[in-house]
Amino acid sequence: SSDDSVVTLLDYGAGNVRSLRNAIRYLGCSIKDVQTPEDILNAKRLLFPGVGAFAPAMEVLNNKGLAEALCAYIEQDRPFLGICLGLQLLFESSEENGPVKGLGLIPGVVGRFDSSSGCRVPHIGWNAIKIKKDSEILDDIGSRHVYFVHSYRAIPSDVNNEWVSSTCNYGDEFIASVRRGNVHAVQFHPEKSGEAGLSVLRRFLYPKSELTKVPVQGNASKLAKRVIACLDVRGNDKGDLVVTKGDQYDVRENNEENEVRNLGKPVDLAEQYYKDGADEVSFLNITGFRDFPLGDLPMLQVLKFASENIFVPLTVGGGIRDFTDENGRYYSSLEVASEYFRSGADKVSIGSDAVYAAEEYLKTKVKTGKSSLEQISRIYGNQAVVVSIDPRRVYLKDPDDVEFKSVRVTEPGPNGEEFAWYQCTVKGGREGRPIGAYELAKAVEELGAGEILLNCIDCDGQGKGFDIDLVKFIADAVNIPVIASSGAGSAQHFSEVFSKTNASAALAAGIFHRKEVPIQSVKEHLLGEGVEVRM
Ligand code: 1PR
Repeated sequence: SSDDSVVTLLDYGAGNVRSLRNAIRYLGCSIKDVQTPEDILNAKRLLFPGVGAFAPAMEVLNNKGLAEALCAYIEQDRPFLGICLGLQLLFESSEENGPVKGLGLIPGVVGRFDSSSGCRVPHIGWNAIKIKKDSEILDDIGSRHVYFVHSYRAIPSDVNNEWVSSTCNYGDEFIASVRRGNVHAVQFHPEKSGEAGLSVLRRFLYPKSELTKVPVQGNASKLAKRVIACLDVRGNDKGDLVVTKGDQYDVRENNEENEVRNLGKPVDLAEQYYKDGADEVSFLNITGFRDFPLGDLPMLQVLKFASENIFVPLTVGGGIRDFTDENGRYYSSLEVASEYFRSGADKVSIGSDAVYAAEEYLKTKVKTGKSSLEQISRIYGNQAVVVSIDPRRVYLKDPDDVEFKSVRVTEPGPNGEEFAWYQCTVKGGREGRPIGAYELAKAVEELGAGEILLNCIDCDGQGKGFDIDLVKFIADAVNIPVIASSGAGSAQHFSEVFSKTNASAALAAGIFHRKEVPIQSVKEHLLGEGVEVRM
């Protein structure tokens, strides 16, 4: 009956659940939102995507009387699926800004990943999981990878053993999913885990359907290295939004007309990359620094359409800063980011504004909490905030020639210089700033960035490989994941960056747009080299 295709969604408004809504609709269900505790008690099937931090989530649940209804619903063994924080909240308590009491349905405490074990926190990316007991909704996963993004986790132990249906390893063994009767919860994001994730949702939404059951033998894997497709987007001279691609950030054709290089339509290309196996797709609104993104509704449209059919993480950057429009209306950077999230972004990426914030922080040594970076990461969590660094290499004869940390370069500079520092830029590389990539990376990590997108203007579009010196320099300096970007020209360049540096992901644009090297062959090459990847 049509009633069976309605799923009740508990969205307490703390963040972005658009991706999950899109996935549910994609699978043919409609959504009823929980407004009151009765809506929970009347639900046929309840989805609980936890977003934000543990303490504020519990506060909302308690204040609205939802916590009690949730406990009753689960105690009655009715169909339930918690996701991410929606799993963690079922436990007794969490150490996140706490201890804070949880719903107390599962024995155990949720704690932070131990970064001293050599793992970068947040845990972002794809792992295969180890099935511990028949869990039905996980039946189609097998050895496929699923997408995690979190800094806290619950640990399996004797007290919660009866609940644990799968585990994963990151530093320690942690709980990847729980199951008791009709009650399920997963730490990973099925709505962002490609086809494997959609299979989990499908099995939850349509439990009685006759789907073939695949025997599950999967073992927990190492965190996979991610391959990311990046789309630099801007309006062309006719006003259409196009995917463009620069040569050292110059996106105009080298001819008389000098028009903006046009490599295709943003939504079509993004969907293609998803189908081709991209682990993530990034959109950079490259003229966002001068055109206000909320005036740039086409960009928001692009995100809305793309997120309806793409079930891996989407990042969007460009123009995230405070802004006053010509009518004197003020928009905070948080509003800009919120609009991006509402339109389907899972993460936002901040470029120029993070440089200013880091400069200020290094000068004053005070975290004001007012920068866009700090505000967005406080509200949406640091895993949702990427800082994009756009550095340019500056060769040095003597490292003492500058106050910024430099590296010894593998290839000497044009005048035999053996050192270089990497000067940060703003406004799409147009303006150099008095801060190095190393100093910036350290500062933004402290200010709440969850990940670094490390470009290199010198290498951009050159196809000669990533700047290994730079990637190694920055990936060793911080404890958050670093995405290597700029310069990929072959599948070998990906294995090189993963074997020589601690980068967590590698991003490319030109080779994918020009169809020179398909994503799939990059993955196959990495697999052949023994690198853990999601196939
Ligand atoms: O400063 O917060 O408005 O953010 C602007 C964003 O736009 C930044 O992330 C900045 O990197 C990006 N951006 C600005 N101008 C350009 C340009 O190209 N003129 N794109 C630009 C930078 C960088 C890459 C590129 C890789 C891989 N694009 O992400 O995709 O270099 O390319 P390749 O594989 O072809 O070598 P704000």
